[in-house]
Amino acid sequence: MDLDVRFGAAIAIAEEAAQLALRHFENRGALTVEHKGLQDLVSAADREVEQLVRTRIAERFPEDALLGEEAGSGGAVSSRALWVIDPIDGTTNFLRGLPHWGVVLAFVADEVVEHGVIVAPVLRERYVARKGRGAFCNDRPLKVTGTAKLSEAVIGFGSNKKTPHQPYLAALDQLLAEGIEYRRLGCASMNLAAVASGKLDGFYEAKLSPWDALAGMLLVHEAGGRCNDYLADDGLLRGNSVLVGNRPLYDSLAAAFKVFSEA
Ligand code: LIP
Repeated sequence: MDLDVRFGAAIAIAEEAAQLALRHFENRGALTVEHKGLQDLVSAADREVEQLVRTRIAERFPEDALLGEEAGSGGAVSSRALWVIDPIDGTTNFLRGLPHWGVVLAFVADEVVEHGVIVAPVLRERYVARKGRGAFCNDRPLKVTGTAKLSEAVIGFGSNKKTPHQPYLAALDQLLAEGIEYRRLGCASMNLAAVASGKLDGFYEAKLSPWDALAGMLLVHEAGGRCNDYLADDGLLRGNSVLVGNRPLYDSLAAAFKVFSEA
């Protein structure tokens, strides 16, 4: 399969979808907000953006499979040639008018994440990464930090209602005692992009879906960071925890969050 063509298409499709999302963002007051679960929102904007992405992919790569946050996979998930779509990652931020949200695409071929694209139109940032070819924001190469002390680290966190919050608080308590600072951006892909860009030193969330995680984790890996093995234990189908960090801090973060698999 032609990965170069699919990478170029992923960028173009994500850019077009981000412009549609931005139009909805600027008119978000007109959107009807639905609750998929506790603190888990969706609107017509998510569905329309995902439908646009699906249409564009089907036009060019009808043989490829699709897995999206809103419309699912339509059956068994094959990773032979799979597009993984989050039409608006950070939906709650989007609906409340906060800027940390984006359109997220990843492409998986035979269990390997080949490329990822994140477009955050309010921030005017386009993140791309290809396996073995580096990570970039607006065509500028990305590199994780070299922060080596927890007492000098700023770590991103995410939490959601899919897992109990107590373990997360216990780990946070331990890390705060070590002197870390932390940020909670409310959007997994933006946290991951921040680690890849050297703005944060690490990020953890106990349970994320592949559409939230795969593109940003590839960014971090290609920017020189370390990542847990998200695809282990059927992660593509069942979701998994996400832990990423720069090289000096990863082991300390993994111990605090009890994450034992590394990609
Ligand atoms: C969100 C993630 C965030 C997580 C939220 C939600 P969505 O994705 O980006 O990290 O804490 O629960 O899953 O639902 O906005 O695409």
